[in-house]
Amino acid sequence: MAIAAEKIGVIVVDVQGDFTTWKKGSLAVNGTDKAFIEKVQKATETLSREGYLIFGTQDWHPADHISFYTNHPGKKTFEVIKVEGRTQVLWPPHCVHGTENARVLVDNNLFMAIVQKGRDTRYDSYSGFMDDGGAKTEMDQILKRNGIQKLVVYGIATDYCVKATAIDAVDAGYKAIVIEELCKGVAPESSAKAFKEMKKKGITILKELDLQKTRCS
Ligand code: VGL
Ligand code: ZN
Repeated sequence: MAIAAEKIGVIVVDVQGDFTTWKKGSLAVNGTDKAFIEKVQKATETLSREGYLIFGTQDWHPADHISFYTNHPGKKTFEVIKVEGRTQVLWPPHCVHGTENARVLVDNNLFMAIVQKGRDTRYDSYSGFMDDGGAKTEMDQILKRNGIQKLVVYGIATDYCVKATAIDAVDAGYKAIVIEELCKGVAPESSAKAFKEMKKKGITILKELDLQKTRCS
């Protein structure tokens, strides 16, 4: 009798216009040109064709969201403040729900589900699993419903939402693999640090998408 293969899912993190140079996003991350997004699209199609279930996250903020510097008079973009003891980076307004650049750029038909995050004005949410206030998204429930045990994670940004999502995946009991060439980070130093942190957490980092290694890691 054949041993049932481990069920593998994919989480495509925040591949949205506002994070890309391609769409002249408000929080455009270096290297997110049209060619990069097309590479992410192709890889996601390949994984889908191979039978992996594709999930996504979508940053989806109200206009008065706590993470926007514009909602903190006198503060500048990328300033770091303390909110009720939590560290909050102040970002340019981005991914405001229902705006063109909040859309997911990877073909939406490939996804089993796209989980929105950061909907609560009061809390930021880098992780696709829960926000800074500890409120869970539907992600874990949806993955469990689909019998997923292992996750391939990639997208934007390496040092924020990819890192937080991959680490929370491990904390929720999933195995995780991050594909380096399908990720782009806000800054080189914090991205290098993010890969180190993820490795330390037991996450497998693959330079590029390799179906053989993805199956066996
Ligand atoms: C992200 C900053 C603010 C991300 C989201 O997707 O990494 N970064 N909101
Ligand atoms: Zn955000």
